[in-house]
Amino acid sequence: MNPVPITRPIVVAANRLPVMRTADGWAPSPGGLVRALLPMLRDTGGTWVGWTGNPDDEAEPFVVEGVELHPVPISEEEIELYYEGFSNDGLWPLYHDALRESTYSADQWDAYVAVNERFATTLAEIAPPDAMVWIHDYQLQLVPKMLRERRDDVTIGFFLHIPFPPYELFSRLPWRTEIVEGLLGCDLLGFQRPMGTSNFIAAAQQLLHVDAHHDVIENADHRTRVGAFPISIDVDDVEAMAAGRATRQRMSQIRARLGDPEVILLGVDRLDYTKGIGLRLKAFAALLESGQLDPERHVMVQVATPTREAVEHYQDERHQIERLVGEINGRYSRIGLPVIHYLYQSLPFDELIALYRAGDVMLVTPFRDGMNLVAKEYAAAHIDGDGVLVLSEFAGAADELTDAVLVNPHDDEALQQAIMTAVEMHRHERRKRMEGLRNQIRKSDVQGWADRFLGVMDASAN
Ligand code: GDG
Repeated sequence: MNPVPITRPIVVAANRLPVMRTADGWAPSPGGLVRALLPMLRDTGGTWVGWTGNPDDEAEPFVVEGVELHPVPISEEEIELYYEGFSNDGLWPLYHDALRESTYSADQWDAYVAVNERFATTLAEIAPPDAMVWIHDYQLQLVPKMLRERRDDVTIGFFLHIPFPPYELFSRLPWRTEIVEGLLGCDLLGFQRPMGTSNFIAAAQQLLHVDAHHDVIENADHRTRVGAFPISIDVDDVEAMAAGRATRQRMSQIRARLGDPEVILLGVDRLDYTKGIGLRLKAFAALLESGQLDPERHVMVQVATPTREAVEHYQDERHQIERLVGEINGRYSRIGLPVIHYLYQSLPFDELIALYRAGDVMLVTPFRDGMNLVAKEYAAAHIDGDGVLVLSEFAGAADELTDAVLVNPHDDEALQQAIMTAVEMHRHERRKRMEGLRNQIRKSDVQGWADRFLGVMDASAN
């Protein structure tokens, strides 16, 4: 795919800077998004604005891989209120329709406004004339309007990585109007799925009585183009890693360590209550109980990467999952051969790729997920053309990956059936479906996604 040549300077804003601390200083964080955006920023003389991850870090701007990184300080109290509170304990469950008693607080909202103001002020100070400013995700939804008020020469794009909920849910938020107004400060507003776009248009119509024609919303004098831009992965990179000799060796080693079972079922998720890990474990247990799965032939590996450990709902979720793993292993394991291998760890990416290759059935069963890159990585890693993906209809990836075994994870019987369909699938059918998945993923990688977003943004300047 030929990248659209963007010549205007690009400034990216995200809650976190795309770096992590290593023994030798800062290094780019892993992940396709960072790998796709950093070279673009370098080539256009761009900048990335975000938090270093350390409280009260007043660090001066610094350069990593030729890209200037501009830290925005966030205090200890703001981390609690803006980040863990409003963003991760308020917006995250609401946007993933994880209904629970509301705990919205004005203190959290005030901190959210204050941090968003700080981002907008920083962007207004540093964005070169006529720059393209690309803002990412739910922590920064007020920044587009705040930035537009300070700088009307820049083009503003925003991409939401998580779902945008239906109005009936969104309207629970006391500051729903402010959020919609904030986002309408954009020239281009991108969502993962067409459903996110239509949900947002409905919210803007209800709350602000805006005019919406196809993909353009008019509010006062400003026009915002809206649309779906499904994110992807660095397909070449995953394929190359999967093809390496070290990965093949590691894959065989993993299979042997697991006792050479007939079928390895695999789950890889951040340990988040939206990912449906518990229901997946229960479905696995029910199939062992009914004898449809056999601990001597079927083994599960669940990687649950630590995340947001300071938020209580995440601690509760971890306890529940670990209790379930303990119960299931207690009942069905044999000495030296657990039926579930559970890793509460962040693994190196090459180890993850070896696990993807070893996994015969990949279980991706979130209740709601913006996209889910694990599903795409699994298919890209299966260069052998085999393997089955069980995928929740509620993941954005389900729009594209229609050759997966699609399932409603809220329906426990359907989930058990989907697992059995995958486990028993005939080789010919497995290969046909995997070919379909891999063809689909090759059509659009993360570079293509970024090029497309920036291309449309360039053309959407008001
Ligand atoms: C948000 C949205 C959307 C996981 N464990 C390890 C590890 N990972 C990597 C995976 C994958 C990424 O983390 C997870 O991405 P997901 O897309 O599955 O989920 P979120 O973190 O919730 O991401 C989501 C995404 O943003 C992008 O827009 O798709 O819907 O929720 O790349 O490989 N990586 C390593 N070790 C691990 O243990 N190295």
